[in-house]
Amino acid sequence: MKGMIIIKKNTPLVTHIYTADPSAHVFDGKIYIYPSHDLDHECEDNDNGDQYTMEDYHVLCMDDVDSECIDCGEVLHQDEVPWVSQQMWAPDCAYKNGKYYLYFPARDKDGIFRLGVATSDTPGGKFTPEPDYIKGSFSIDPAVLVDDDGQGYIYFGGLWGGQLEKWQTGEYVENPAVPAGEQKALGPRVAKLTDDMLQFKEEPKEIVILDENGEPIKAGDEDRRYFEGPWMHKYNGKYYLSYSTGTKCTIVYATSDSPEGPFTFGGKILEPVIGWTTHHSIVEVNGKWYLFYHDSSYSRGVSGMRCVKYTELTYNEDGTIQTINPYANE
Ligand code: FUB
Repeated sequence: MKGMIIIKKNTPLVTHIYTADPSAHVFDGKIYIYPSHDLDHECEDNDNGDQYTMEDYHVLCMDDVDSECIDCGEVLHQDEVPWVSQQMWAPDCAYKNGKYYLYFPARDKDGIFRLGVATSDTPGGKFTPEPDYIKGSFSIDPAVLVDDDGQGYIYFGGLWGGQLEKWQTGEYVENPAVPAGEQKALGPRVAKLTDDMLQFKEEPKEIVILDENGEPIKAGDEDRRYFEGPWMHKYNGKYYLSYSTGTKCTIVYATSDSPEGPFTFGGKILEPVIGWTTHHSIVEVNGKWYLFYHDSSYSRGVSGMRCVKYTELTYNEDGTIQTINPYANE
């Protein structure tokens, strides 16, 4: 199945389906994009995220950034995953051991978000799910880095509908106290993956994000505190953790010498887009860097009906990233 022809940055990559949360990678010399698949629906928006009613995944593929974007078709449906009840949200894909691993969050039969994994011999799927979720997993938005030494790291976590607040004690608590104001903000979680990439090798750890004075970012600092949608990439030997600030609708980043942090806040990557959520990935293609992101422009602002796009990302000489306004030239 084919999507529309793409030759312009900052336009929807496909328009035959609604797509969001694009995780882009170069595999086998092509760009593969692993998005969420938003359904055409009439759900009311709420802070629990019920308007994001996704059931399956499609994989998108481009030969290059200016090429036609192909929809490889449905690669996994919730009916194929025994533990899932609903809401297959933002996925990511990683390559190791000659296999492709699709990581995805979804609610289990008790309504609790967990992380699952499905495997394939090819980047365009289909993917075969493991029968159960990753043991000890929780919350949403998995992103995986396979480091240069072959160690896989999984980053995850999202506030509000993503349930991260409910796991502060390590156990699920339905109505927890939520950090606010001057209290330390909750951080995303990281865990090393087992060599077969199918389980956590260790208990997930909370990532600390520091401000310019070496102090942990506070919960009330909504311009900088972590909300959801982590992404990890390396540039010139440094680890860049980028994420959504949620309520401020921006994408920001922090850097570290270690994949597990602590990270120091670096700045803003993306100004707010049309729609409430903002979610992204960063990938190098033929020596240039690109930001894949989504907005709700194609549905004229409907939160749960989004479209994935890309734009070029520029580093300054000192390794800081220039802020992007995707509508600057409109
Ligand atoms: O797509 C559903 C949720 O919206 C994702 O998990 C979040 O990152 C936000 O984009």
